[in-house]
This record gives sequence, structure tokens and C-alpha cells, in this order.
Amino acid sequence: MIYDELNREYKDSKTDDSSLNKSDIDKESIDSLNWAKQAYERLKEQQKKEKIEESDSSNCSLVDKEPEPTVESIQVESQSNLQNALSENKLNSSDQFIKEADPTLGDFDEIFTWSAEVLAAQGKTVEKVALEEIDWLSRLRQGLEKTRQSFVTELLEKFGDDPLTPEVLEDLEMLLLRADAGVNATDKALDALRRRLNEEVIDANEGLRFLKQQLCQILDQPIQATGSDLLTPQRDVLNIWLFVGVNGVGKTTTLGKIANLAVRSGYSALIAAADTFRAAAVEQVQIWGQRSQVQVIANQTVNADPAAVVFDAIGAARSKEIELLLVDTAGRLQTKNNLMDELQKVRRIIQKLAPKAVVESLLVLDASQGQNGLRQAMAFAESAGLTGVVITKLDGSSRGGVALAVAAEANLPIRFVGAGEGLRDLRPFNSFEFVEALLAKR
Ligand SMILES: Nc1nc2c(ncn2[C@@H]2O[C@H](COP(=O)(O)OP(=O)(O)OP(=O)(O)O)[C@@H](O)[C@H]2O)c(=O)[nH]1
Ligand SMILES: [Mg+2]
Repeated sequence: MIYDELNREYKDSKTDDSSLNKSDIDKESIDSLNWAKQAYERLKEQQKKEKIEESDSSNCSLVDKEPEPTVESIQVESQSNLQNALSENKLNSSDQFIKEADPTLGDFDEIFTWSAEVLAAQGKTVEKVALEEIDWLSRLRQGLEKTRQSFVTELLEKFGDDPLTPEVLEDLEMLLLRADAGVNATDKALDALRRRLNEEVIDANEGLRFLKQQLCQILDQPIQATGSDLLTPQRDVLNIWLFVGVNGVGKTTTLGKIANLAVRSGYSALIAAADTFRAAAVEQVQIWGQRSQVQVIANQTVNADPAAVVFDAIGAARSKEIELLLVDTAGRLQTKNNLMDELQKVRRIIQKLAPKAVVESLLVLDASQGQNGLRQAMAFAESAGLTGVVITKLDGSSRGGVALAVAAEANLPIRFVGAGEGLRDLRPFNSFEFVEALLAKR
């Protein structure tokens, strides 16, 4: 059974049970432990079956799985460069890459139970639970550990067991600002809590539940305004996704991970290596392409015109009836106007050559740079025509709250989140699971 990781459901899913209104689900009423046990048993069975099928087709499947290099347009200049780049990316061989791409079922532990609870609370049925989702939720929770520890531990201490007081809300305000949630989001959440507190007495549990709901609403607002909960390529048209952002935020890595998700989910993809600014950028993207068997269009000439690369890529995408063209761009600082001009030129080429293409311009944002990073990145907004955000490096940062600032200050939908350097550390964004992971008690 193929799991579509961009749409976050099995390919043959007929009914969409995940569309249940989350607020209608009383989490407490679900026998979550029992549910988690059933889900675990089912996944164990499924994995056993897959293992048998794999061993039945014996070594053949391994041979089949070995990706054939399909990069036609560029040649790696030297093998040693490739090796260096491989180790830079921690991808030492195709086998390792394939292994890394396939999640395995761990123990029936606290993390599994928590992940299952989050899925159950969103209305997923036991039959629809995918290992990919469980795997991702545990990664997300681990990734948010630093933010969670500095935020939740104190929050729960402040909340205590007594009914909430206005003083506690003041402390909460400070905690949200410290987690880089931004003034707008903090005000919104606090105003709602204060209004509630004026009307009735609420205890700590209800306070936490209400806070989670408010944070979800803040994150969801720009997403709902787009009309689609998840960003997925539209079928039968060319989709062009541009990855923009300042130096080193994770554009290329994000593009590589999304290329892999797209291929695994059954989309045809192509990569345009339009970062011609940095010498090693083409090789880096080429390796990602090789690993996911996605062709890369590039021009090895130093300082080649990025718009020309995109021009070639659109031509190739057309002739091969590609669904998703992923465009890597150079890290640009707003002071470098020529780089901004380049980005606008790329947009013009797309508009001219593929006016019917569905274009997404995704701002990649490093969570550890917090609100400063967001302000700096917003300089891209005009020239890049931003339509969404990818937040990377949630792991290792205590500023995961910046997601709230993205929604409330920049009014942009968050489309993907990255919480680690590994292949499976990036997934489509879901506000409910993000808030649950951020505010998980245990
Ligand atoms: N810990 C962690 N590291 C990440 C994440 N995403 C990317 N990185 C790392 O960040 C570094 C920079 O990533 P790149 O993808 O090269 O960033 P870029 O924006 O393309 O950089 P330039 O092309 O130089 O502007 C790499 O070492 C990545 O492995 C993440 O979610 N977590
Ligand atoms: Mg890059």
C-alpha cells in the first residue's frame, strides 16, 4: 500500500476521516490507550507482511531499489567532490539513503502512545494510521524538545493546580514572547484567555486546552485563507515550487527532502539548480536528485543566469510532462539588490513560459533565527511573491514559537516543518500536531 506523504493518506483512501472537525472530538472520550494498542498491533502485522513480501522477492527487490543515476544534464566534475558532498549530506550510499527513507516500527512506548493519541484526536481510524505519521510525530516532538522544555515546564508550574489567575496570564504572556511567538500572536491568545477568565473560573487543564485551541486558530488562519489545508502539487498541470530565503537556512536540504516525499508519493518531479551563486550548490542539489532519482537541470558555468536555468527546466518539464518542478535559489540578502533582481527575473520567465503553471514561492526560515530571521526574510516578500513558509531547524532551537509569528505577523501559511537533518525530518505542516508537540505535558 503506497502512503502519499504529501497528502498524508493512503493512496487508496476513499473516505477522508481526517477532515473531522478537531474541536468536535472530545479527546478524553476516546479510549486512547486501547486505540494506540490496536494501531500498534496493526502496524506490526503490516510490517511483518511487508518483510515476508520483501524476502519472497529476495535479492531482486534490493537490486530494483538501487537508484539508477538519472541526472542527464550535468556531469559531476570529480569523484572526490561528489564524495565530499555525500559526506556533507551524511548520505554515504544509496542503500543508506533508502534505509533512511523507510521508517521502522519501534517499541510500544510513551512516544508511540502520544503519537497515536494525536492521530486519534484528529479522527484517524486505526486502519488509516500510517507508520510514516507515527514516525514523524515522534521526530517532531523530539525536535521541539528544547522549546517545549523552556516553555511548557515553566508554564505548567505557573498554571499549577488552582484556577487560573490574571497573574498567571501575565507570566504566560512573558513565556510566549520569550519563545518568539511575537506580539500579535501573544496578544491574540492572551486576549481570548482574559475574556474567558472574565466570564468564568477555569482550571489549569481547561486553561491549557483553551490555549492550545487559540494557538491552533492563529496558525490555521492563513492556511484556511488559501483554501487548502495541505500544499500538494495539482495533478495534470505543471506545479513550480521556488525555495527562497537567506544563506544557510536549509533551502537546498528542504528541496531535496520534498523531492523525495514527492517521488515516494507518486508525483513526477524535476529539479532546477538555479543557485548559480555558490560553486558547490549545483553538486549539492545534484546529489539530492540522484538519491531520489529526480533529474536535475543545471548549468555548471560560474555565475550562470539562474533565469536561464529555470528556462531550460521549464522546457524539460514540459517535454516530460512533469508535475512538480522544484527550484533551488541562492541565499540572498536584501542588501544585494542584484540578487533580488535575479529572483524577479526568474518569476518573469515563469510567467512568460508557463503562465498556467501553479507557482508556489516558499520562504525557508531557520527557526533558530527567530523573529529576527523572519523580519530579514520578509524582505523577500515582494520580489519573491511569497505564498508560504517552510520552517526548518526546529530541533536545536528554543524558538519554535516563531511559527506563531509567521502566521500572525507575516500572515503566511506554514506549509512544511523541518526538525532535523535526516531525510524523514521534514513533513507537511499540521497546526494541531504542532501545538500538541509544543505543549505536550510529558
Ligand atoms: N538541525 C537541522 N539542520 C538542518 C535542517 N535543515 C537543514 N539543516 C542543515 O542546515 C545546513 C544548511 O542547509 P542548506 O540546505 O545547504 O541551506 P541553504 O539555505 O540551501 O544554504 P545556501 O544555499 O548556502 O543559502 C545543512 O548542514 C543542513 O543539513 C533542520 O531541520 N535541522
Ligand atoms: Mg542552497
